[in-house]
Parts: sequence; C-alpha cells; structure tokens
Amino acid sequence: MCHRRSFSALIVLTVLLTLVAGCASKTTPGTIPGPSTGGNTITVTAAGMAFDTSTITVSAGAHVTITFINNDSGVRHNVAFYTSAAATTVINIGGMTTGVSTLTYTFDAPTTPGTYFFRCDVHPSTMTGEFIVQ
Ligand SMILES: [Cu+2]
Repeated sequence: MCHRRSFSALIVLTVLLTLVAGCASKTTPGTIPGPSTGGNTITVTAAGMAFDTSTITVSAGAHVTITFINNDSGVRHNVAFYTSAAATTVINIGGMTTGVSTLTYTFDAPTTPGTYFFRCDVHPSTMTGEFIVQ
C-alpha cells in the first residue's frame, strides 16, 4: 500500500515535470516573431489617379516588400522611391504596371533614418508622398 502510493506520487511528479519542461521549451527566445517584421511589408493602392496613402513608413535598413495594387483600369502607374522630391537619386524604382494589376517590389530601405520621397513616375506631379525611414 505504502509502496503503491509513493509510486503514484512519482508518476504525478514525472508528469508535472514533463509539463513544466514542455511549457519552458515553447517560450524559448527566437520562436516568437519580432514585431518589426510585419511593418516592412506594405500595401500601396493606386485608384482614381491617386495613391491611397501620402506616407510610407519603414525601418532603417529593412528589407522592404511593397505590394502595389493598380486599380485604375488601362492606366499605367508605378511606385518609385527617391532620396528627395528632386528625384535625382534613386532608392528603388518599381516597375510600371497597367491596371487592373498587382506587382510586388522588394528592396532595402536606406540605413539612415529620414524623410525621403516616393512618386508615380507616370504622374510625378500629382501622385507623390513621403517615404519615412525611422
Ligand atoms: Cu501614376
């Protein structure tokens, strides 16, 4: 009787230790996605000859993914990133696409935080915005 009881206690203890070990392994650092990864994947839409946003914000040096949706049927647009509104120094020029269509651009953001510039190269005076690197 006494032996059986201590054997049962040993089993309970073993199960508890296994559960604790299981919980500990689930909280190992590195298995939880970092919060910054989602912020550098951005969707930009062009519709009615305008972008749906006037600012695009990413982290300095981040690998940026832009999903560009062109909802203007039969109209060519792109999203091009420059260091300033003068558009003389290129960060990344996304390919032109005629709507309705979707393109994905990937490039590395500048490593120096600052306010840069983006525009549609087809409509450079009306489709513009701030490219904020922080
Ligand atoms: Cu355009």
